[in-house]
Amino acid sequence: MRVFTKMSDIGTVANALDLAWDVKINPFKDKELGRDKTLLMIFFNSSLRTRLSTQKAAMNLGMNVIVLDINQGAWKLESELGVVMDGDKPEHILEAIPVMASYCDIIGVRSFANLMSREQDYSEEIISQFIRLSGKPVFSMESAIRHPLQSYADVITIEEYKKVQRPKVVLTWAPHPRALPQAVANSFAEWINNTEYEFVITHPQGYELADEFTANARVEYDWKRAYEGAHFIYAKNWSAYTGNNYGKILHMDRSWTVDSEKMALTDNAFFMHCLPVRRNMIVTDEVIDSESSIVVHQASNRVVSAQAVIREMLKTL
Ligand code: AN0
Ligand code: CP
Repeated sequence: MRVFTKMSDIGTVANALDLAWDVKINPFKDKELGRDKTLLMIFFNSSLRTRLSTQKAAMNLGMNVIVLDINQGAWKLESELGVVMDGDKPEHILEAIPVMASYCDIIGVRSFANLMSREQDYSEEIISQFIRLSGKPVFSMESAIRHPLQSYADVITIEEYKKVQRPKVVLTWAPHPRALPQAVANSFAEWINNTEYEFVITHPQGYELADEFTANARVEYDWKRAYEGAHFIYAKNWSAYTGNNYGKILHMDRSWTVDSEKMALTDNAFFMHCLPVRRNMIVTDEVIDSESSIVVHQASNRVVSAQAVIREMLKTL
């Protein structure tokens, strides 16, 4: 695997899970595979989990790791082609990417949607340029429209906690004070649609996600019906995708906050969120502090998904 930006890059969810269980059995057995190999992690946006878990994964594989925060000390990078560079960006990615690639063997990139232009965000321009110009294996650490390492860890977590063969998994929109990308929700839908789980997406009118991600999933505007009998409640905020509302917050309706009354409708569902999470906006203290919350274990599985992906990339070097 030389590119990992979406589910199909790793084959199938079943294949991804096999690789994950192998990492879990003995995380240190491939220490020699990464010897004298360097991972470069490039962040255009902030991170806690992705930064630490991916670095830990690379260290488990015996690699060296370099981390670059583009917005903290690096030159601001221009990505538009053919522009007169008379603005605030002193360097173009046309040079910066090959230069960065010359210092490493594998590249991880985090570059969020800017939520200004749907066309630009959904063209995945930044990560595509890294794939095209670096000549190195490239994986996404959340691109404009997907967060595959997160969804991979999410599926690992559901497999570990599920009590029935075909659990009912509910992705619910929840309120948030800032406009967030659709990436986590898109990617979660993409992965869950490729499992046998019963999958329901619930959100207020106007927060519809792109059809390419939701595919055949059942969309339920009435959260009560979505929560009924659920085994997993996966909360996430996202800004509007459709029409002229792209990137906008339509409202912050706290009747969508995940609370104990809603959880009581479920079949003892586990609560999941990718984190960072805003307490008492997305989810009440009571729910996230309860036994049913598995957010910390979910985050711990980010090491496993990252390690499985980097290991497949190391094998191609
Ligand atoms: C980001 C998002 O919603 O895409 C990252 C989540 C992993 N969240 C925030 O910026 C709060
Ligand atoms: N879930 C996740 O990707 O977290 P960070 O933004 O902290 O990396």
